[in-house]
Amino acid sequence: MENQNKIYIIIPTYNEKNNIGTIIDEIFNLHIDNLNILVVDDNSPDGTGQLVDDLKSKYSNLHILHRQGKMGLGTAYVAGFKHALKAGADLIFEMDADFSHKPEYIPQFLEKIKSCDLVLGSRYTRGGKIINWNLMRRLISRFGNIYAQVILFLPIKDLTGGFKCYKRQVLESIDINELSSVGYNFQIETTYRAYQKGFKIKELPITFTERQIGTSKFEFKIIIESFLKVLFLRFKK
Ligand SMILES: Nc1nc2c(ncn2[C@@H]2O[C@H](COP(=O)(O)OP(=O)(O)O)[C@@H](O)[C@H]2O)c(=O)[nH]1
Ligand SMILES: [Mg+2]
Repeated sequence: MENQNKIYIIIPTYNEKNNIGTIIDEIFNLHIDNLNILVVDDNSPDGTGQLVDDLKSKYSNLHILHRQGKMGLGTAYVAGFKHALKAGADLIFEMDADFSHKPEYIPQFLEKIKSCDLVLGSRYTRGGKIINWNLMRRLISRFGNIYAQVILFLPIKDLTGGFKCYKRQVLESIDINELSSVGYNFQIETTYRAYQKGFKIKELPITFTERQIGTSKFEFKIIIESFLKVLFLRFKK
């Protein structure tokens, strides 16, 4: 696929040995020009980081940041953003390693970002879907998104998703050092900040499939914390 922009796809990983190799292959198999993948690995005990290092001889556009230990999704993204901006990226993606975010959507993101500044992979816009979530998880996510939408006055249906494409100007103008480190809030906050700055945001309907391999970070404690943090965000300048 022809493309002038320098693209960085940031994939944070913690114990994704059985996913990361295949997802990297699938993304590079799209044959998109100027596409780089940056894995941010938190010293995964299962050897994910080593596996990516080994793949670097196969793919010259594959990069990895090794961090000392598990420091959370938000800080992993911030480290990745800084690296990508420094490397001169024009478009920066967030994407999970676990195949919930299908590589085949990347060309659709690239098409949509031509007419806006931030594209959100959206499960809750018309045409979006979730596969393999139980009723409880669906309800919590749906309610959480409506709650954040109402509290923050945002006309956006999916605020907690982690499949996103930013123009570099967005990341340059929101203060990425000040973002929440909890995954869900990190996603809400980046989009909220972009909206506050007047950037144009569009939602791209995606089918999100729960991971088949490995374990999710979904925890009740985090959900409660996330609800409270949305309130703080509302009243924070
Ligand atoms: N670097 C890093 N990656 C993480 C951390 N926690 C989760 N991830 C990665 O972030 C992505 C999303 O995590 P996941 O557990 O699937 O969350 P869920 O999709 O919300 O259930 C996956 O690629 C994980 O490997 C972390 O603390 N550090
Ligand atoms: Mg997941």
